[in-house]
Amino acid sequence: MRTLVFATHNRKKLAELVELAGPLGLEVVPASSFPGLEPPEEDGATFADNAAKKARHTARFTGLPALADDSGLEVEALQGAPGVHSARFAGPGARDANNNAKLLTLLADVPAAARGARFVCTMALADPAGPLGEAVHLTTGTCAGEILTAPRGQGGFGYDPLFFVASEGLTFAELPSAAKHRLSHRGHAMRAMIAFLSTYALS
Ligand code: ITT
Repeated sequence: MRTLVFATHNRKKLAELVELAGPLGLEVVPASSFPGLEPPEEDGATFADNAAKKARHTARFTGLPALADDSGLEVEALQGAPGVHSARFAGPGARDANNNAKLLTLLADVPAAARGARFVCTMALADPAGPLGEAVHLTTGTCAGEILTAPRGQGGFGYDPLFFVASEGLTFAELPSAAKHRLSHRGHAMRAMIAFLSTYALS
């Protein structure tokens, strides 16, 4: 069985990736299985830059093919912020609750009709010993929603309790995980990556 390393240090993101990758039929190994593998600095201007950096860094360290996910929330009233800075929106070491509190503060005066947002996920596959060589394969998924004025729900992670999906009448944190996977930026990006991997000979 082929092995693929998931280049993430975010436990809840990892859990979603593992569920979504079920159809791949690959042995999936988390980055935490490799002592000394530290995350690289995420200083890219785009999700693609950061995803490619994480995937390449992990593949180089482990000698195995690696899949990275760079994702975040783009809020219309904030001109696309927090975007690539979503994980540390409230500053270095910020936790989900700090980031959500900052978002609510910044949107305090924004009316319901102007609270549109979308999640974006770009995945990068690096496989330097395989046909990709120095290239990475990128896929992207998005999901549109609205930012509520108070959190709702206990599931998911990150901004999920504030992210309302009108078609479901629920936030990502209220949806069962299978429904989040069907709708989410990460679900769309992973299904596109699975389609690519179905035609690709991983090293
Ligand atoms: P890795 O880089 O190690 O994968 P990270 O948490 O730093 O972990 P990112 O740089 O991709 O990951 O930042 C993603 C942030 O965007 C994440 O920490 C959340 O704040 C937010 N985010 C991404 N996907 C999300 C989702 O499905 N639900 C809620 N928030 C999400």
